[in-house]
Amino acid sequence: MIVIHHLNDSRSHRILWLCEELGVPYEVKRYQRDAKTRLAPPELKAIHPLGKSPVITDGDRVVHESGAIVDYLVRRHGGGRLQPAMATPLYDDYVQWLHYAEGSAALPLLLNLYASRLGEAKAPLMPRIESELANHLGYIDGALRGRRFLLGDEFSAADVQMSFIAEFAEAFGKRAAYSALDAWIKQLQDRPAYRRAIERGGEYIYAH
Ligand SMILES: N[C@@H](CCC(=O)N[C@@H](CS)C(=O)NCC(=O)O)C(=O)O
Repeated sequence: MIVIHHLNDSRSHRILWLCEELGVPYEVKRYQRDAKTRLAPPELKAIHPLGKSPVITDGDRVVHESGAIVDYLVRRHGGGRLQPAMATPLYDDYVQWLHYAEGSAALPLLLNLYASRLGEAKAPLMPRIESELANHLGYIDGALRGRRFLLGDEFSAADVQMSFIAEFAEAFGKRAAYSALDAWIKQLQDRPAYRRAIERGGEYIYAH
């Protein structure tokens, strides 16, 4: 049985959602962020030394890092669903999106979050953060223009992995300027599996 170690209001929502899309049975073990620091509780370190979520266990196997978890679940439990056939160029695009979400797109959003805690000291950082936000959000928006999903007409696990970027952007009011990105995430959030993941995992502040 797959166990998803799920931190409230976090990237692990998308792992619950992926399991719902795949129809893969899973258990949810819930962890609550500290109300003041918003950090994960120390119990998560008993699962993996980084103490981050998402992290899953599948028998003796522990898998951390959401892109790797998405790939693991799709490969091991997906039966060929939600990813393009490996020999196709579309598969290369798929892998690129899986890596890009956390490898590049998340960085300016995280920098923006941390800079927001610096008060006036953030001023010298903001032009670069703002321009990188526009760079990445603009890139994703452009890639979505004229298509329903990141890979075209077919929904894939790349949409699940990339969804957090659009949701995190909205937390700073940055999404409205990117209409294709905004339309894409809204239809993803309407998917029954997305909603079922919230029922299993609990309220999710980014679900709008
Ligand atoms: N790149 C990692 C990020 C993991 C991560 O930082 N998760 C956050 C939740 S969104 C977390 O666990 N934060 C709590 C903490 O750092 O204490 C992934 O995609 O899995």
